[in-house]
Amino acid sequence: MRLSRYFLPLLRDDPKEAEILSHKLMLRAGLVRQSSAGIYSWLPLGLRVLSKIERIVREEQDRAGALELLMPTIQPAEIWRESGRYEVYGKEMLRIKDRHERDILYGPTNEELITQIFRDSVKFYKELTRILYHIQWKFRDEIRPRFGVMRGREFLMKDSYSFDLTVEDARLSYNKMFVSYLRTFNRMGLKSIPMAAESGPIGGDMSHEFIILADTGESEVFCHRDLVKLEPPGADLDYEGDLSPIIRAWTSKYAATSEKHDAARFASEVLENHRVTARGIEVGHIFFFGTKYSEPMGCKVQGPDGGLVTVQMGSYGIGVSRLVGAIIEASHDDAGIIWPAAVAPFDVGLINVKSGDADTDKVSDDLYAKLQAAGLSVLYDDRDDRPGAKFVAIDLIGLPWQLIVGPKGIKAGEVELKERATGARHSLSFDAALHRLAISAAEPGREAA
Ligand code: 5CA
Repeated sequence: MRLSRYFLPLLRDDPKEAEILSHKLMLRAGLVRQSSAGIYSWLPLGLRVLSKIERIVREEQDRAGALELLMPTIQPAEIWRESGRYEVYGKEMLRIKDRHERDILYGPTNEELITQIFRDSVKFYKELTRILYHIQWKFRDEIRPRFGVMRGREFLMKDSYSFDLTVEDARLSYNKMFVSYLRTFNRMGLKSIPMAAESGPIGGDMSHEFIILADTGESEVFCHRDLVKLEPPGADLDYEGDLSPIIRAWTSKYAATSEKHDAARFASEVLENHRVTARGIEVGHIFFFGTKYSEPMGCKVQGPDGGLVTVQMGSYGIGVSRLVGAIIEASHDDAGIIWPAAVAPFDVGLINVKSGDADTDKVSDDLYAKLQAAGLSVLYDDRDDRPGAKFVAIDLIGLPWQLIVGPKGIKAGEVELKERATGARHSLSFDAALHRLAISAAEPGREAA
């Protein structure tokens, strides 16, 4: 993409409405614009990141055996009356009347709708287990939307729902999602820690939040230091195999959010120098709630002995749009964002230091074509601007690699390759630079791991 033809409105100064770094950087780097409180438009660069995150989430859900569908954002009030949640959900739910005075709502979550779909479609126990998911916008009229996309009113969520015949089977579904979340966040360059959590308005008695440690996180969390170092499962994971050793490794040591925290237990179970008390960002939340929705909504299947059995359910959320902010909180420096390669909006920023100069134009155009032919996505700064401004802009938007083409280098047959994360710079021949970047394109983690 040539920057001269792109839409990348950068801001030089920190916008005053932004409190935390990720929000400031998302506005400054032209990723989003606020439309009204807690509601954002995604500009082209931000949308590329959001799509990459979605893709990783989708790949890991599919790998775990979940099936994608798409439910609408607008739901009828009746199904929420059936579950008993219409009244209790409170002011966070955006309630609307259509032209026929019927009560509809903008979905804050989808337990009711998916239960209705499943109830009306599945009649026999042999059609279980099923895990269904979608990636869809939600609306919650949060009392205090803040921190940009981290606590929005409209936000993108991946929500999965599991349907099982027995509690034991439902626990296996829960475990599959648990393990797939460890992999999902890891692929985005994030270290997530599952923590025992309250289930709130979703309900149920087993629940884990997946937390990214960050000073600006909204939750206070407590855990054993070993969990911070624990390695998530690799790509060879067999979801049909026994996942219990992985679950045990991640749940046998103390980890709790503030609502579930038990100070006496923390003190007795964890040695003082192993105690981590920190702030964190909740990027995922999983729930087992058994028959909380299937019972009142009559979601039953014929069991093996012919009798009707109420289905056991769980739900599993990931904050897809929140993740964009969380990744920036975890990966930035004074100059701007540092995207992990797997979610970077482009792989390479190509900088023509002297646009309009016949030699730098020729070499830059040529490298631009060759990089794309090698399968890399490139943002090519071909604008007529000061080199200093170009360097500031490319650092701010945080692409993993910068390839800098200047008149002096060209005379020596060289370009400069800069790695954004480390700041390391290397002068290389044109071919060597291309070769180095082509290797990075093939590195694991960039595509489906
Ligand atoms: N139905 C369940 C699971 S599918 C559910 O709604 N869970 S939740 O309420 O915990 O939300 C799932 C995830 O969405 C959270 O872990 C969080 O990452 C994200 N999320 C929740 N509220 C917001 C918000 N206001 N802004 C941005 N992301 C949010």
